Amino acid sequence: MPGQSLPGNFPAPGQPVDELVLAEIKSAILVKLTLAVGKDAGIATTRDWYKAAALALRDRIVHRWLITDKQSYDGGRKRVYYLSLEFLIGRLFTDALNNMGLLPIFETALGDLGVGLSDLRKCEPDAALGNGGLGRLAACFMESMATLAIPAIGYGIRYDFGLFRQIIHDGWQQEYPDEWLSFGNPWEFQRPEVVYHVHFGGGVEHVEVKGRDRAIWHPAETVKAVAYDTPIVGWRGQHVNALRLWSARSADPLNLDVFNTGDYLGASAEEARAESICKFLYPNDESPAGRELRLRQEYFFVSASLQDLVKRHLSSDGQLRGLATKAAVQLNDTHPSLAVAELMRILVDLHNFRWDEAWKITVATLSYTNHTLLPEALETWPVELFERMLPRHLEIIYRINVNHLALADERCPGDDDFKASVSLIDEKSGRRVRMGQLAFVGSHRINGVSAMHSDLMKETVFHDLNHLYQGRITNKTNGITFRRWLMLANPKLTELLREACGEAVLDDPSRLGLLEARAGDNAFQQQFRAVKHHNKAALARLIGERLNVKIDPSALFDIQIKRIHEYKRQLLNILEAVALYHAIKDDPQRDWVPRVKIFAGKAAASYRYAKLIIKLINDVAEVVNNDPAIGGKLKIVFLADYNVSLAEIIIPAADLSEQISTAGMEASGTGNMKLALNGALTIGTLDGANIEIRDHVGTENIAIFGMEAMDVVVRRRQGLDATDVIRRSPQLSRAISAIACGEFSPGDPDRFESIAHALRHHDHYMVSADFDSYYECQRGVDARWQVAPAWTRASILNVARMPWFSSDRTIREYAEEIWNVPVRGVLPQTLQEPG
Ligand code: T68
Repeated sequence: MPGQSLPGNFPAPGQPVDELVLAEIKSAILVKLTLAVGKDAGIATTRDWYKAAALALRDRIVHRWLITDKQSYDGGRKRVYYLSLEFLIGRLFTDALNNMGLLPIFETALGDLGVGLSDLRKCEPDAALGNGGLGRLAACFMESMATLAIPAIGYGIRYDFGLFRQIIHDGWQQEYPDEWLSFGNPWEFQRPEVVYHVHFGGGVEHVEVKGRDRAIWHPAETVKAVAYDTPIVGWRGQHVNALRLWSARSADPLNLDVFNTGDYLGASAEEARAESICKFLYPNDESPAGRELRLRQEYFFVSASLQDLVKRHLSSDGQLRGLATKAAVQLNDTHPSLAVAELMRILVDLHNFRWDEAWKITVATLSYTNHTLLPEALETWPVELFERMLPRHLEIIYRINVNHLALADERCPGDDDFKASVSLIDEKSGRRVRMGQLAFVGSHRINGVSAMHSDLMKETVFHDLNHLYQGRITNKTNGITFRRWLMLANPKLTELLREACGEAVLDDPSRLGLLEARAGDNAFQQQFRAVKHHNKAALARLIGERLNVKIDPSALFDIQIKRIHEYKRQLLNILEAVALYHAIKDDPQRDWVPRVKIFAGKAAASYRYAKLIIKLINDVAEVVNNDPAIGGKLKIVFLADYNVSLAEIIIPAADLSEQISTAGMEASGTGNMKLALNGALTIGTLDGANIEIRDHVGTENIAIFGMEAMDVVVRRRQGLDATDVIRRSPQLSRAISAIACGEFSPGDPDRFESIAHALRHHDHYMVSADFDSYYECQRGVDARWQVAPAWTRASILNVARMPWFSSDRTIREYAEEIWNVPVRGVLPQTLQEPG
């Protein structure tokens, strides 16, 4: 029915705002400003207005929250518990407004009150409780679970400091604390009544009760976990779930005896020790932290979350036998692997279950997602540390291992190598508990995050476990929420898509397929290009303001945004930039395609080589951007402090998406999906989800280069030195020499010697080996760019063919194939057909 208003106050385009609702919202904001913020409109700062507006919005969300929660509770519905040490959320204000269908009306209300919504938006700090892809995936999943009306709770830690703030000083990365909570957080509800005790250390006593061994853990230390809930509202505001983050408190905050002796610091020592657990997020992506505090964080949040979900289950079901029919617990990577041992402890030690029955319940309840195959990133902990910190859990792990190894012996009798490889304890490098193996054995499903990654799991790290537990490994290719990564990030494109595909495209992304018919249409192409140009002009302005570098929005915007890591090969990209720079200088009259190479990303503070790569990018940028001979044909920029909000500005402005990891090393990637959805063409290797992106967009609409995963394995086995490859490539040898001899670091010519050495000799990441193929591929991209209609057509087809990469699809697969929970289908059918 044309013009019909949609659930959740969704105005159809052109529909006038409802004056009554408008008045109500204005008054709600003013009431919050006065009574919750304590300010008068005359003296309120933009931040005060933001707080007032966020609180007014939160009220509306809370009503829905209470209703949906009661409905799923009354209906006895199965619930999903998503355990993740990371949730990389970004800002929530416009996200929640958009999902509630209240964006236009709040914008008008705020305008009437004399404040701009876009200024308000910027007052909200990013919630950066994650490092990168893994944490952002958890945030997208939370939104999709709410959208699909799956009753779910996300469990994690409320870090006082999120991922560090990155400042680039003289080209070097510096890290500063992320004080995201310093002005308060209007989204969360502290729940002082929801408190659990989490224990550490001490010893275990075994007693015999009615002929059965009974373990009693006498811990040495107790920490309290206090809940903070943030409502996560799904698309069209129909369903709201909670993100429950735990904060640590001391069970004994002030030792008065010590205090009375005058030792004021010593009196609160226990408090400081307890609170250190939620002080900061470990900034290491793709590598485990390896520190005691990290293991304390892992157990702290696992224990609090399991106690919480067990209590919830008991209050409705009365007993734990049927836990798996009412609860699905998803472990996001191995960081929550302790859930296997903790759930067994709860069932056996606290609820008197027999071991075998407890084990069945545990395995049926848990499932585990693996996000990396990098050997250095697989989490293990010294047995000695476990013994000291979690003595009962170590006993439980040993017993799980005994049964598990008995099964291994049955399957492969006498094969000690097989047993050693599947064992939960690594005996080779000191005795260590293997968290991946623990999660695998204790889960009924283990999934990889792209088709290729899941296959490689079976062939590599989990080869033997896969043999032992056949059928457990499955694939769930990642996805992204289109609400944030299309509607919010790219409102201009969304408007065009609504016109072209109809309003229903907002609910059903498969309607993007209707663009196929328009991809070659000249008038539509012009509109599409105008949108891209608008987004590029906005990014060019930001680059001008932040870096004082002048960018031409009509140049090709070539984007690589992600954590800085050797396997992601920012080095390959900057080497290509150096080679291109040389080529332009050699032949300045050629019709070079003007290009802007944009980098952004953080390096782990302890990852010296990655930090050196950032310096190299900045040093090359300094020379290239200031070389008059280049005449603006090549610009290089490194944008500092990459986060979700910056991604929302960069992605809609991208023409080219760099997805150039060494084949076999990027589990999936999700930035690749965000960029393609916004019309960027991908230049990439056959790695992770790039392969599935190629399958969807078509080989002619993506630029693939380089070695494949098998080639990489073979080449590494041969142990080839890169010297020969470099000798055969004049461009590469010149680029490496330029870096090695100080062309970009004249004041410190040896600065990049280690990089040159690695490229010439080890080349573990195949940067030298893939260089020529990449350079050629980039020149092919240049040629395509010069034929604007063909480029635009490919860009439109990328958008049209991305619907499958919606996280709604991914979550539906988890729900149906792993969690066994029902999902709601495509939303309202009352929408208008395309005009
Ligand atoms: C990423 N992993 C994968 N890890 O690299 C990426 N690791 O391919 C994939 O798309 C994404 O997960 C989602 O599946 C990470 O982001 C971490 O951040 C991490 C953090 C701590 C310890 C280890």
